[in-house]
Amino acid sequence: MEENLLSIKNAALSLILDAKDDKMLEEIKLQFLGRSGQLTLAIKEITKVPVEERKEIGILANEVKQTIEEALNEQEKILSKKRKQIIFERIDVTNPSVKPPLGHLHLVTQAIEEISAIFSKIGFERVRYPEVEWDWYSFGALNFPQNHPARDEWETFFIKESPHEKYGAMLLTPHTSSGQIREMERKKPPIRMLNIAKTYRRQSDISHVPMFHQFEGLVVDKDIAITHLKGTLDYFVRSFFGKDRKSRIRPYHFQFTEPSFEVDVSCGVCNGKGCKVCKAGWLELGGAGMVHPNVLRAGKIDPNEYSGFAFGFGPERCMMMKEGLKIEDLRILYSNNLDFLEQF
Ligand code: FA5
Repeated sequence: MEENLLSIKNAALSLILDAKDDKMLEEIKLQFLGRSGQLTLAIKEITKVPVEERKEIGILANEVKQTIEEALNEQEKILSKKRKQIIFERIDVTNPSVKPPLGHLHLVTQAIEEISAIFSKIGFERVRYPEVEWDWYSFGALNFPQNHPARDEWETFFIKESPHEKYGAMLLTPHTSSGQIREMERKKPPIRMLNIAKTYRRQSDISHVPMFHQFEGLVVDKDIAITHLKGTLDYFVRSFFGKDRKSRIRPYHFQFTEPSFEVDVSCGVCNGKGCKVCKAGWLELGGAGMVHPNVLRAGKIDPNEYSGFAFGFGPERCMMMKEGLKIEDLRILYSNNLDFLEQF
């Protein structure tokens, strides 16, 4: 009897381990534990065992039944886990695919691309001149006197390098106007340059960042006049900000242009009437002017034969003005804050 019970247990366990699905498990259950299952019948036989052995055989029979039931439960769990994995791993080719997260260009880069496209339509050639520059290109050739405050360490980042014997100190260019002389050295007029580059100043507050961008336009040719400058500014303002926007020039002072102007764009919020965003109907874009004769001379161009105009604006500011964004702190543009950047 004991042997019979043990062989029933072994047979049941080996079948259970080989079972591939719930149906097979159900059949095994019936085969051993069903009404006329092998174990059920064997248990019925216990009454025939001599009384003194009956208790022990009864305990063994219970153990065998319990072992078989536990093995059935365990195998059921294993099969159900496998089933879930298969469902999970199955690829349904008819399902719409999961799109991988896509990034996009930084909003300043977007503005730069748009500005380049606008100027290329009227023949401006995009260039990019060094960010690490000599004093000569950033200041000297641009008519800055030796004691001009822009040359002060509090304004400009200087690089710890021995000065160039001809070009002076090495620095991070504080404006893209340094590209004017480099362009005049590269080619003779007619010149239509758009220099877009990074620029650096020792400034950091809510409306200034130490690293920002500028785009510099330079046109040098025969008989270039202020009207050409004004026409170009109007064209840019209409193309970038919208067809109803206007530009305005106001007298100002730069070392490298004469006359010099500050350029404003009419406010898109109030249409030039005056509001909280703009104060008097205008927003400031940047600087411009007619190229100073000394600058043309420094670029080896005869000011009696040629004249030119130049302008320099910040794409960061243009982009903010275009979107009507009231960014409370300009530094957020460069803080890699995805919550902010993903909105654009
Ligand atoms: C200039 O830098 C002149 N080189 C522009 C120029 C070019 C005048 C050609 C005449 C002819 P300004 O310092 O005003 O000018 O700077 C121009 C623009 O750069 C500003 O209007 C502003 O948009 C941007 N800018 C200047 N400093 C910062 C800064 N720290 N952070 C962000 N943007 C700045």
